[in-house]
Amino acid sequence: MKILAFETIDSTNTWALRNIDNVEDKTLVTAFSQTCGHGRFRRKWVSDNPENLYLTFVLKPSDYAHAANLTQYLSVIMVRVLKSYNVCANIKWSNDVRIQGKKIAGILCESTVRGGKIKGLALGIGVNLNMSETEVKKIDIPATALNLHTGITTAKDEFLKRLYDEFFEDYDEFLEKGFSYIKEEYRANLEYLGENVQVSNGAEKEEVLMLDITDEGELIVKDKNGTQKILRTADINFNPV
Ligand code: BT5
Repeated sequence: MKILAFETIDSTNTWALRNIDNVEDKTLVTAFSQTCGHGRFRRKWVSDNPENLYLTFVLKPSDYAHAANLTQYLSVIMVRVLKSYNVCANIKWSNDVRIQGKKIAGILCESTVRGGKIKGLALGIGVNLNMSETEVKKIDIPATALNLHTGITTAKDEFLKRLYDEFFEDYDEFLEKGFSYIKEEYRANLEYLGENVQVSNGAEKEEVLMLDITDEGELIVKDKNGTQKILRTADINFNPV
């Protein structure tokens, strides 16, 4: 395992992207805290507790064909790792990992592109491993941490090792086959299938019925007029109605 471990940096993802030319494939970048930890649309990721995991996988596959689904792959891996702690987690499309409706991990993949070519990926994940009830309540959405479900302090190194091993166990096969390789497992853990949900895209909000997932990991929904639509990952945010 190749790890670059920092005390405090702006963001493990941003650091990885800045240094992409000098970091080898499959290197992990970690930090005890981040000053600019972020999620999609530059939303803030609460990153000030050194007991939690702030991690970026630097990935430089020979083929980027399935890179867009790596976040979903990692969400499935997280569910497996949590299962190894006897904790049952689910996925809120497209890649939030939740326990009993509360978010424990967020995943974000970013890339450095130069001259029209991808130089590498920063696949980042933040996992709440050890937090108090008071601390999780300060987060602006329902959130949780692993210790609150196991009843014991999570050993961070052990968690990281399980995550790393599980991630690379099926990584090559995933890169070759893409989302269809994990589709059934992803679907089996997906929240709200067959239910009405609210999707939002910027300021626009819409209530839809969540029908299924395509072979590419997109969401198939039916809107209020009965029209079937396919929603892609990037600009969709969900809230249960
Ligand atoms: C995500 O974005 O969930 C992806 C977060 C990725 C964070 C990792 S940490 C290592 C690497 N370095 C980075 O800078 N980023 C990655 P999104 O789907 O946009 O969700 C963001 C929302 O999650 C926020 O707006 C909050 O509502 C909520 N949130 C923030 N911090 C949280 C936390 N610690 N636990 C649970 N929810 C949180």
